[in-house]
Amino acid sequence: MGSDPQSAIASLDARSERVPPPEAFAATARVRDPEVLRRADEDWQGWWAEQAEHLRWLRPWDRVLHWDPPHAQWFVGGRLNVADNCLDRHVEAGHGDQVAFHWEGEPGDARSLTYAELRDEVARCANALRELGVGKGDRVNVYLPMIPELPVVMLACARIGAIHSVVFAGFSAQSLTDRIEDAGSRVLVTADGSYRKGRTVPLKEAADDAMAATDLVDACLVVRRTGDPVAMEPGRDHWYHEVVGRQDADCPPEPMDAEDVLFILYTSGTTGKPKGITHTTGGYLTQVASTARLVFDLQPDHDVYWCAADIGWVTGHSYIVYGPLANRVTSLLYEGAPDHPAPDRLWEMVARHRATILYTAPTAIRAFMRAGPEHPAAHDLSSLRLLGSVGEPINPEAWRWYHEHIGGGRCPIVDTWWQTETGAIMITPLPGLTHAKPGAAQQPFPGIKPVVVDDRGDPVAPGEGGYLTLQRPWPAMLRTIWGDDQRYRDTYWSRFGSDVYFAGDGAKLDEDGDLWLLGRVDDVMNVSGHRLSTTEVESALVDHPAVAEAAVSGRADALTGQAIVAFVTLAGEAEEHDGLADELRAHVADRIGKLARPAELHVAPDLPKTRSGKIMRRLLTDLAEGREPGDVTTLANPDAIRALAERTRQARAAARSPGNSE
Ligand code: 7RM
Repeated sequence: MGSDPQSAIASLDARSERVPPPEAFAATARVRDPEVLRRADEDWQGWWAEQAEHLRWLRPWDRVLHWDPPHAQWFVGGRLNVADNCLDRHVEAGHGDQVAFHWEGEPGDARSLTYAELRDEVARCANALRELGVGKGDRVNVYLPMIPELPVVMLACARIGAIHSVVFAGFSAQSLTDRIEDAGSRVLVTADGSYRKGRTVPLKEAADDAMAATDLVDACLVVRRTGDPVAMEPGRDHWYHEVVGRQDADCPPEPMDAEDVLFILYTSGTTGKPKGITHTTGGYLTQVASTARLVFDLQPDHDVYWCAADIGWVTGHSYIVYGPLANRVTSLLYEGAPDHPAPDRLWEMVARHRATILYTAPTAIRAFMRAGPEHPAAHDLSSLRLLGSVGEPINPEAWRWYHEHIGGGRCPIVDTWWQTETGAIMITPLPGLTHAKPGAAQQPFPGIKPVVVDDRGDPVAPGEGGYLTLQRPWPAMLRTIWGDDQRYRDTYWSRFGSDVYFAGDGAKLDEDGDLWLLGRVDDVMNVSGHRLSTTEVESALVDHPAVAEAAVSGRADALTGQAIVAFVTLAGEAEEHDGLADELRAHVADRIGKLARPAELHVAPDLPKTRSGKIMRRLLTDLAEGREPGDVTTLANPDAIRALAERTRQARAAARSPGNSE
């Protein structure tokens, strides 16, 4: 739990004011009747079956759920195709000319794709993948920036039953290699480069390094985005526009079993090795479509919806690609940085496109707060009617700022709790119904059963903190960890029994029965809404020749939620020198990606250890958080922590003193 759960709870209690749904919004909202929640609770399988009926099934299911804990099968025997549901059925219903995506590149270039155009492009891309030998069940790795080809490739995979594994374009070559190898992909789709903060990022170079480190990839499709020169290996590398451009736009969607795998997405756990979270077809699409429709109150004929996440994260998979398209909504898709070329980039886009819904992360909201309310104030944001938040608890200050300066006091805010593993939103206000409490995700989505429990697995009393568990299977739940079902059982379903899902988050239930999320209780850090494990960063540090040992901890950060603090000891002949910290930070960027770079790095002669030789992380967390280290009596080397505390203090004082930039 972030730092001190009890003090977090106390400060939350003081602020339990309620904000009712704006009348104008509630009058037309999709969910207005609280009965929905009660009914869904009484017959949750019936509720999910009702939600599944919104999709087009090629064969009806025989049974809603087969639950053999911890393995679930939803809509057993049913057949459907995700691309068919997201595209073809809308085109067939006469909506081919409706825009699916208004895309904007960072430099200002733009492209709009209608549902008919997107369907055709997806079909051509699907045929291109087939030409490269991709068939049902094969894995395709995707390493693309936020350009239209990214959703196109995902949907093309879905169309032919291939499994996509999207790797965030900010991840390093090494991370890409690891994910290619774990998934066993023969095909990679990437781009020459991408735009970020006014510069081009050489994506193909990273892809080349990744492919050089494995002999698995024998075909690579390359999208031309920046036009920067790239090396193309004959026989292996193909230009996307050439191969896709010559294909037919006819490619009948493959009828998939509801339980066939749709995608793998890697996420950080408590060890150094990321987990391939595995999602299937029917249940995933059912819950993603249903939550998108009811939580964002989607009105397909009117809304211009914008989820400002990256498709490389689960938020983008579920709420940029599959949820909105399944609901036939018009979305915005933006390639670049939110503050480029100026801090008002997002607001200028909201105003120009008359966006009605915005879904973003608290870390972004805090960055907007810092930039100042004059930036949104300079634009007409009156088209907005609903705001969403995801990725970490939203602090009430940020909630209020978002409500006032972006929502004009007129928009409900949905604070949505969910995980890569849950696939879709699980805990959230319903915007036409729930009286919002700034800072709380509040209520289970209909059909979901969260229970806050103590160490023994017993439900805690209202007001007490505990562990968040989910005590009913849900359609979009992960089915396994790719290639490691034992780890699936151990990580999620062993702490409180094989039918109780342990989310890894702390939570509390207040006197009104509303849920407050209190942050992770394990060694997973949350930096700008992105999950990173302490061990993952430690492994990257230790991998540098100068480092002997490393211990990493997250500390609270006003902007990014948590910031990474690293403590290292040096190897044999290595010496501390100016620039070493930067070198190590660059090394971590190289191994994992820039987002994993420690904000602070302290070199120490020794790390605090127990007599059995384990690093006492708890004490390092105290230091990282700027607290006095707690109980040191069990340490084998109590001097180590005192020396380290002194160094940390000095380094921080130096960083604050004038003349020091960083
Ligand atoms: C969607 C996503 C999951 C972790 C989760 C929490 C934290 C996400 C909220 C939140 C409080 C929220 N997937 N988290 N949303 N905490 N309130 N509304 O973020 O797999 O990348 O991260 O993020 O700790 O366990 S994720």
